[in-house]
Amino acid sequence: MIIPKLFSVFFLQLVCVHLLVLNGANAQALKEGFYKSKCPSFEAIVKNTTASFISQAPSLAPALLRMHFHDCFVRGCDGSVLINSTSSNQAEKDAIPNQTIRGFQVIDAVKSAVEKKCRSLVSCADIVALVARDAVTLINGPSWSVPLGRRDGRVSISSEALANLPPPFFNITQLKASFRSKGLNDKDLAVLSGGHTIGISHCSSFSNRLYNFTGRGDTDPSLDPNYIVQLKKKCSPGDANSIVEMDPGSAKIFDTSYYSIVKKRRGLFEADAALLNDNVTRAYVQLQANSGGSNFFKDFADSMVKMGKIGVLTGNSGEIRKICSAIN
Ligand code: HEM
Ligand SMILES: *[C@@H]1O[C@H](CO)[C@@H](O)[C@H](O)[C@H]1NC(C)=O
Ligand SMILES: *[C@@H]1O[C@H](CO)[C@@H](O)[C@H](O)[C@H]1NC(C)=O
Ligand SMILES: *[C@@H]1O[C@H](CO)[C@@H](O)[C@H](O)[C@H]1NC(C)=O
Ligand SMILES: *[C@@H]1O[C@H](CO)[C@@H](O)[C@H](O)[C@H]1NC(C)=O
Ligand SMILES: *[C@@H]1O[C@H](CO)[C@@H](O)[C@H](O)[C@H]1NC(C)=O
Ligand SMILES: CC(=O)N[C@H]1CO[C@H](CO)[C@@H](O)[C@@H]1O
Repeated sequence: MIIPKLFSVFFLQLVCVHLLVLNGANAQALKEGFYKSKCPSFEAIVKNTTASFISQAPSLAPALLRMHFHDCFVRGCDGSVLINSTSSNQAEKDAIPNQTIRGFQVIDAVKSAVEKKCRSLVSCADIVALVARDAVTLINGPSWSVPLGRRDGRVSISSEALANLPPPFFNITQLKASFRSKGLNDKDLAVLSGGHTIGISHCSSFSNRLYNFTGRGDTDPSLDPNYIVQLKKKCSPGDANSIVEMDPGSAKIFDTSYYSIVKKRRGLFEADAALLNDNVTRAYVQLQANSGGSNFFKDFADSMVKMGKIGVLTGNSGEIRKICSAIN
């Protein structure tokens, strides 16, 4: 008995040392200007390309912000959201929450422009993070420095998207738990939910609140009844495909009006309304709903940088993909 035991202790130590060494090699932090010497034109190419797409189709800006969120919450910000399914693998893209992700053509255009200048040096995960920033800035939102140096993952699994992305019907307890599991706190939840100040939703994401909330043909009591009347005009029963603006009238401009809407009980999702059910998140909603808000842009920038660091691969982990929609 003694020999196997000794051996297993030895083996364990070996494993530990090995893990430490591996971690040492990979524990590089992201840093601003990571490509400055390797690929000096990278950030300019991203800005240029993103701007040219968004000037043609402003509605891509929210889609590109959401893409970064969906990338980071599933396996970390590793570009796994970009991978196509194959005959042997159903990828994140084909999970239910991803059916409505758009803007992959922007990432592909940036990637091919960047590859021409700097072959196999810049990760798709970094492109997603930078494009999301530029998209927000281009529609009057804040700007921030994006720490870079992410590497691309080699795994993308549909079921992990479903398991890691908070659905629109989550309550405040579930939302806080989801964000905490990614290292984000309750303030980050309140701040990043402000991303819903831009963009659209399909009726299917909230129509339960209009027609059959608890299975008795009822409506969601936390939604303004006058607003329900308006929403029913846009989403008839069973209509999954029509779209509505989440922040009507100002859905193309990044501002604080999301919080006024939530405060008026007109947040589109149960997950938006849920921010009123917790002291910290409710206080944040009330603060920003005051005219002009208070520091929302700074907060949003800070929380985006934090979100952008979730589970990143650095150093020798992962790879630099040649094409963003397929692993090498
Ligand atoms: C807090 C939990 C969240 C939930 C439950 C949630 C849920 C949703 C849902 C259901 C949609 C509509 C999809 C559709 O029907 O087309 C949506 C859209 C959107 N979400 Fe979220 N989201 C959350 C957090 C975030 C975060 C953290 C961000 C970014 C910081 C974000 C940015 C967006 C944007 C910009 C859109 C509009 C997309 C477009 O116009 O194509 N969301 N979200
Ligand atoms: C940005 O676009 C303009 C016009 O399309 C072009 O002249 C310029 O060289 C581009 N810059 C970069 C860094 O790609
Ligand atoms: C949130 O949902 C969970 C799961 O359905 C439930 O157990 C919990 O009681 C709910 N919490 C609140 C505050 O509604
Ligand atoms: C409402 O939900 C209940 C329970 O899921 C279902 O039996 C009923 O058919 C639904 N009603 C409508 C109008 O969809
Ligand atoms: C939230 O605020 C209410 C009223 O101010 C207070 O009674 C309650 O204890 C607070 N809850 C938490 C979790 O701090
Ligand atoms: C991934 O799918 C998109 C859309 O169907 C397609 O345009 C692209 O070429 C695919 N990528 C690869 C590497 O096959
Ligand atoms: C953008 C994208 O890839 N959407 C896919 C999401 O998943 C469904 C299947 O569940 C596909 O049909 C979509 O093409």
